Amino acid sequence: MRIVVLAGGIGGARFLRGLKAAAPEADVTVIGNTGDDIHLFGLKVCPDLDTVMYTLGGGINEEQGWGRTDETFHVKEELNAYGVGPDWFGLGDRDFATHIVRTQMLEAGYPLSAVTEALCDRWKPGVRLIPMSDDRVETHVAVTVDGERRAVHFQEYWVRLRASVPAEAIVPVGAEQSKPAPGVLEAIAGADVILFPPSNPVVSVGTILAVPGIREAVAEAGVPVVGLSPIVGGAPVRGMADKVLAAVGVEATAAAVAEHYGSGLLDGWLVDTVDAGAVERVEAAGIRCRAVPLMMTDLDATAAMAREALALAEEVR
Ligand code: GDP
Ligand code: FO1
Ligand code: CA
Repeated sequence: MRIVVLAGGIGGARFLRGLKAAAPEADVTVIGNTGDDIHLFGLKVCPDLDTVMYTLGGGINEEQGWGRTDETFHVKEELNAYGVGPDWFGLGDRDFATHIVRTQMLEAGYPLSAVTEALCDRWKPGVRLIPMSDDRVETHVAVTVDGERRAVHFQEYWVRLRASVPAEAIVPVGAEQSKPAPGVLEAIAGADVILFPPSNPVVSVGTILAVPGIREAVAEAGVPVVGLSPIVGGAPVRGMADKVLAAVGVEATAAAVAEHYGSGLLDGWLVDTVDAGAVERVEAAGIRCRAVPLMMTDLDATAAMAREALALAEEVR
């Protein structure tokens, strides 16, 4: 079975671990969000691609969910001692090596998709990981700070400001001019099932769908498209997805997120058992819905979620 997953960082990566356990024989292609990418110290950093690669490859810091295990921060401390910032973004020494290799290859002329494949040669994530695009797309967030409206990079909004000010607009800068990376549209067209993991619907899955051609390819693939809610009990399980949902006028509930994707895209939607009351509303929107446990507390629980998603896909096929 060929499964395509549109993934962000932590939510996407943890779900993929469960999916691999649930369907070890499946051929899984992951289309990764690159809207969170940022250039720091002359280096290209791809947080969501790296989170998937390290999580599936066994190099992730498990507690944090991002960055490397056994990490140290000497380079960052030395940079900051020179007064070279930003000091609010925690790039570790081991992680730096990934960004150096990536930047070196990009400067030698390789596209990001080829660089990602090369990095995965080391990590062997057991899935095919493709960035959504080889073109530069950067999510920016419009905020008002000290009475002044300005746009900040998504990482500055998320990590430095901790989403403490309202997001007035979310703009995937460059998306309109971007093209899907080689293999993305082919993977979608050749899929037996397409899954939206419990990733951020706005700045992870939403950004991937903003690359011209991807939303259309998913809608027209003619195979079941099933998503899992990242919102449980009216709040994100972790992170601040409610802040970016508010920016696009969507309430932070499992049902509202399903409606936001819509029946033009989604055939099936899983909500957590605490949100069983939302099933009727989602089905009224033309999306088959089931309430099952959706907390990725351990591998078994996550694999069970993946099995439920695949079962729902068979039900709507
Ligand atoms: P990010 O790029 O690191 O923010 O990761 P993603 O976009 O892939 O996923 C973020 C989303 O994962 C957040 O909105 C969380 O609510 C959701 N999430 C994290 N852990 C869980 C979980 O155990 N269950 C569910 N249902 N969602 C989760
Ligand atoms: N998230 C943080 O909250 N603080 C950090 O200092 C931080 C550093 C970082 C470095 C590399 C990387 O791949 C990810 C990193 N993240 C950090 C996570 C990440 O930037 C965000 O959680 C996601 O992009 C949000 O979607
Ligand atoms: Ca992300």
